[in-house]
Amino acid sequence: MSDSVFCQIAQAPEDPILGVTVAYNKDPDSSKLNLGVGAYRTEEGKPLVLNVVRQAEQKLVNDPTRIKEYLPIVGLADFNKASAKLIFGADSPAIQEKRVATVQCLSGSGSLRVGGEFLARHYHQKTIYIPDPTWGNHPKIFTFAGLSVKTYRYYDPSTRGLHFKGLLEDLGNAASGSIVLLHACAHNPTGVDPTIDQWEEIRQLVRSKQLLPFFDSAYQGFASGSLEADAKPVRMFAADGGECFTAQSFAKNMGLYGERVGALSIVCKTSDVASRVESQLKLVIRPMYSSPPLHGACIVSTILNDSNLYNEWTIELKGMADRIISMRTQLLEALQAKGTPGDWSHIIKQIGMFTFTGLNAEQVGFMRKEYHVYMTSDGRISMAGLSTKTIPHLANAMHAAVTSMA
Ligand code: PLA
Repeated sequence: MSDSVFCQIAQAPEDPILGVTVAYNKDPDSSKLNLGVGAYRTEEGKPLVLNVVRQAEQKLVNDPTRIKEYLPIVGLADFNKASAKLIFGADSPAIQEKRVATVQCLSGSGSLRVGGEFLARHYHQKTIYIPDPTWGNHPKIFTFAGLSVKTYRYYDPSTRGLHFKGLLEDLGNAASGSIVLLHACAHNPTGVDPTIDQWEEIRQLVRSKQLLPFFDSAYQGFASGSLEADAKPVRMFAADGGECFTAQSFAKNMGLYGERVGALSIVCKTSDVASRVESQLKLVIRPMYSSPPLHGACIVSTILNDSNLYNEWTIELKGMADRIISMRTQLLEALQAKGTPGDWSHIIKQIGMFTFTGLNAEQVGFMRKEYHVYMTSDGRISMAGLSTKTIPHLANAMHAAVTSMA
């Protein structure tokens, strides 16, 4: 047999986030803890399928009129309408004036990718500014979509807070028209969000410089427990009449990770432009994956369009957010009780799924080797993967990492 035509191919590295799970799965130790990927776990450490999702699925299987035909290129119409309402608000003028083009995409990632490629094809500015740091997939998604990626200052390690001055300076110096990626809430990986007053300043700068805002909304409801509060920054931008892109994910807030359900919404200045934008989005989507998957969109649409299920969902969502918040308090108390050196108050100040601990790559490596605690090398831990039972183990590991290799 001759050599494979691929014999020269190099072994690719694992993904910095999803690769953590690969390593965790190979570890035979029974005390191991996976705090890498942001996936919600119950107090028992189990993945959670929401009750409302089970009910919606039951409704769907019991309905014999449901068929499995292809969806249109833009996805399920009822899902698109309800998704736009969820992020922009039921009374949004942009929706009432039919100025929003919404297309169902493959979760948050797919929505970012479709939006990025649309911009690369049709927008005069090809540069997108992303925060430093940001979700590790952002630079790759936008580069492969055909945009050129630059960063703006976001996080200040010395205060473990927002680098607001740096943010304003960097966006102030961006070329007019540049695209700006903004995390709608629960910034990943830092857990640091601007205040509402700071958002207003950012909005004024973005509009005065004619920058184009592109929101990544992957955690609506997870930051504060309230869908409305977490959508506030996006609504401030949509309300001023200017253009705005939003990529929405239902992975976390409905626990539909593997169903890959999300939406891209583009707020335009007129309904005529919105309908032409939608026609061009179809030309981006059709050669990429033709049309989106059916099942997840039906689940979301069933929940969002039924007031009982919707109300039940908000309660379950609040339950998840509250459990994460209580993990923050418990972890802080555990470290304080051990007398772990350093100020750990950022654990309760940060919001969303993650704590950006400030642990360095060496300490992260130590915790993995000695304590079988898995997290990303930037020191991010998924609070949603913790439970009252596992907090002592994490606190022991952090204490040992900090005291033995400060
Ligand atoms: N945007 C942000 C800011 C995210 O954190 C994630 C997921 C996505 C988009 C994409 O999610 P979706 O495509 O599944 O809707 N971030 C996770 C998972 C939770 C991942 O890396 O894929 C994370 O652990 O950071």
